[in-house]
Amino acid sequence: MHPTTVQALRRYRRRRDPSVADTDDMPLFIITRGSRWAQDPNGRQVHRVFAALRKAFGARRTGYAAGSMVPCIGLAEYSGCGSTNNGEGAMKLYYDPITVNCRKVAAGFNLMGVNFERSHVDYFAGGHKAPEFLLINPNAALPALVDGDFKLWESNAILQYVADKNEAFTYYPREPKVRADIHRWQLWESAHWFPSCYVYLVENLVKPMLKAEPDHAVIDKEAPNWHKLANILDQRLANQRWLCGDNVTLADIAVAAPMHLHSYQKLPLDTHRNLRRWMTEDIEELPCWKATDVTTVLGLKPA
Ligand SMILES: N[C@@H](CCC(=O)N[C@@H](CS)C(=O)NCC(=O)O)C(=O)O
Repeated sequence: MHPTTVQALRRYRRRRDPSVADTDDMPLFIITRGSRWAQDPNGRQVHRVFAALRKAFGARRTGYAAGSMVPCIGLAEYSGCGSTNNGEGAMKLYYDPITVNCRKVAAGFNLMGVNFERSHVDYFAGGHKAPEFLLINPNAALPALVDGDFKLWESNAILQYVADKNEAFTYYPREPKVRADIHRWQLWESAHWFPSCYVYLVENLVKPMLKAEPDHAVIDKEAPNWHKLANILDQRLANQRWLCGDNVTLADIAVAAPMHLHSYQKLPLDTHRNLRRWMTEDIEELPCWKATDVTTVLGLKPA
């Protein structure tokens, strides 16, 4: 699906009912009893809508809600988020969904309702070091985006570009101060938060998966820095639900990604109540987060 299709569907949905917030879980179409759509639920108009949705989302994603005469087709149900390239000129994301920065981008794309083509690069097999991938990202790191002749790496830059391109201003507002705030958290995440959380990821998850012992001395050494950073987030989240105000933005997705397996990473969240609340009650309840969960892929048991 061409990315603009989702935007067009969302705009159309809002025209039909401006009271509906333009959020990720906004139903694209709600055909209610008494509306001209529901008067003839099998009529041409409904079929035309479903045909458009089938084209946009794939046949399995359209239909009436179970047991209801109210067909609700929402982006939240659209967890595939463009699992195939069904439109000309779709962006291609080179990624391995199990990695932190790839999950970040996948969740962000899902949040924004952006369609993309996927190219799986096997991280554990070293696919990101293959010569053909180095032509896309000379850093030998995932993810990378190719949009026509434009190649882009750095997960946060990818999110910003795709948000602008798709006018996803709900999640990436244009007001200069809000933008600067989002950029600040994304830069902070990349420079400080990701490297610190990564220590826990490697020692407590990756090493045991590879049948190696965690080095507790390495974690003990990182712990003061991690708590210092976690405290900054905790204070920020003391009086607000999301990092940059009342709405979820790219900043939340970026900062959550390095913690995405926090119970397996054994991140010591207990002393950071606001941070824990944000992660477990807000981030992890987002449909985009659930749709990009990798615990099953990794074969992880409940921690
Ligand atoms: N700052 C970069 C970091 C990219 C990065 O380090 N990606 C990891 C996966 S999360 C990777 O591919 N590392 C290469 C390696 O481990 O050899 C971004 O945000 O995209």
